[in-house]
Amino acid sequence: MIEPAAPKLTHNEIIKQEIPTLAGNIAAMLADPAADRFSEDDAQFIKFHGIYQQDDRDTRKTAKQFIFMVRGRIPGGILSRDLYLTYDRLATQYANNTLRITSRQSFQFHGIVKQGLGPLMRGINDALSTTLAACGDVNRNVMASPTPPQDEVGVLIQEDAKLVSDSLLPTTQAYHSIWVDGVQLNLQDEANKNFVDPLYGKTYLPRKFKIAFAVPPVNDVDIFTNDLGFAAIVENGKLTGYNLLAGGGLGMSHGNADTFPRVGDTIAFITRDQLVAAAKGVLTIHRDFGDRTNRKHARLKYVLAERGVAWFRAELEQRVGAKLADAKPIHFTKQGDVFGWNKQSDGNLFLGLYVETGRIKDKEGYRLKSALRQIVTDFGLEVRLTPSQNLLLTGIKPADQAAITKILADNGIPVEKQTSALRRASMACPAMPTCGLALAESERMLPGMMGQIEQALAATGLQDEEIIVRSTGCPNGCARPYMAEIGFVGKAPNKYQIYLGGNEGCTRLNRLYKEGVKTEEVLGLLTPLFQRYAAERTSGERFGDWVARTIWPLTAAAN
Ligand code: SRM
Ligand code: SF4
Repeated sequence: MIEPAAPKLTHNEIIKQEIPTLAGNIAAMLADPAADRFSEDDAQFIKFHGIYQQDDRDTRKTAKQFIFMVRGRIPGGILSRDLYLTYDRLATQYANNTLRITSRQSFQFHGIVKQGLGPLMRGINDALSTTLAACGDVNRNVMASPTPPQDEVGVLIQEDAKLVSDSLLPTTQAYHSIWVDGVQLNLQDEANKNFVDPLYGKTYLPRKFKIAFAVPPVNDVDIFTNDLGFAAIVENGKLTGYNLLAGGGLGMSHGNADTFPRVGDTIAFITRDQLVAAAKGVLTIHRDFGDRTNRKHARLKYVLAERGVAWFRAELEQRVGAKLADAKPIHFTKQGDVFGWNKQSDGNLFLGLYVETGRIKDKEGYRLKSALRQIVTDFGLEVRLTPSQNLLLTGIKPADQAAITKILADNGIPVEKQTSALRRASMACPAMPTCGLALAESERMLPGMMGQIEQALAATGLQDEEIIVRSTGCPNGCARPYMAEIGFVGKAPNKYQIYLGGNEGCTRLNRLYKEGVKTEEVLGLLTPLFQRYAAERTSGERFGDWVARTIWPLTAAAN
């Protein structure tokens, strides 16, 4: 009998195996004044360095203009004064003069041209920060609740997030060599010639890997959408450990039922001293069991879906070298950020600011980028990026409150009533014109769409209602639309799949409600739903819960 041929490894696996230092020919391209783009293989390697090669899709029809996106690695979203000012300066000098807060508490620069890439990368490293492993088949930016801690627990969680982030960094010297020393990695050096990363091996992970830390009952990091989640267990005011969650992830492809969003499973309880071993254990389960023959099936969520929780727990226990305790009871009831002026436990204040679609920029009558630069410069405070693409200014002395409020007001930014409850709970991915995978608009579409939804809500007397609305330009799920109460997912230019029924704690996936809806049809589609919701809701019932209670049973019956 002829044995069936083993499935072929993907091209990404082959190039990682050939060049495990991830150096590629990146330095040569940078040094060549005639080159405006990286080769296809190098375009994969630069992702591990935190860089994406893109082209401006608004001008693609006339001429393909290569630009670069750079993503920072900012564990827990915390930036010191100097680091914030570095990002601000580099965005002005080398990018498109905006900073994009990402849905994982980092910053992205967009629109960098090749000549600016080297100086921008050096600028970040000079500020003692990095972009290493912000993208690529590695552990990405680790998320942690950004709200300034009211007690010791919050501080410890931020420390644990940083510890895990640092423990899972790749160790290749190529990043430092190319971006800091400005030279190709020396392959004559024995260590580089035979380089194998001690944790990632020669071929790194089959796909990206994501970690988040949350403190129940607040799920501001969307913990269930991560490959690995740590939910804090606080007993008698002390952080005793974490419930470990694994196997969440959202990316899918339209029309391919083998790909799907998935919420993570609760696996076990771990103590704090097991944290790094457990993180490495889960990461190496992905490394060893993830699918390297099909990148659409390569996330850890498919390992969990196919092998189950019992298998996963036994495998993890072996890697941690201990029997793990059962998870403790926890409950997530809400997501979202804190806005306006708030007190910290140390007597200082923090200020939560809404940032529309996460884009820090100056525009007519609303100069957010300039205002933030002035405030951070003058008052020496810390900046924290939230997982919902907003921003906190923390460690503010009460005496500075009035002056900061004035600078914001002078630049057109209100502190009270910053925007509607609806807009505050919204997110959009960048999509056009930078994202090469976008099928439809998202960041440029959502503000207008929110106007329509506000209109529909106002017509039914629900204008103050908070509904979590998220939009993406394709089904990859970068703004986590499948957890929203209303999710827009781009299918084609001006055509969206509409998903309904997520909940406030972001513990439940929503479901597809209507396909291929045009933006101009949304008002007509949502108004009758809002009318029914206003009439039928039980006391305090949110829109997503009403949908799950009344609409889902009908759609299930129809199928
Ligand atoms: Fe994402 C790919 C932007 C969070 C799932 N994501 C991309 C790329 C790099 C497009 C590409 O591969 O060429 C996008 C760059 C667009 C641009 O022009 O900036 C992109 N993703 C983003 C950001 C900036 C969206 C945002 O609105 O903030 C987020 C950056 C986070 C960060 O700082 O690290 C971002 N991406 C997410 C999330 C949400 C999360 O992690 O909490 C998801 C869903 C969760 C998950 O991973 O399952 C997500 N991005 C994807 C996927 C689908 C992965 C999959 O398993 O199928 C892709 C496509 C891919 O990897 O091939 C993708
Ligand atoms: Fe691009 Fe799709 Fe992610 Fe939006 S969801 S940034 S369109 S990959």
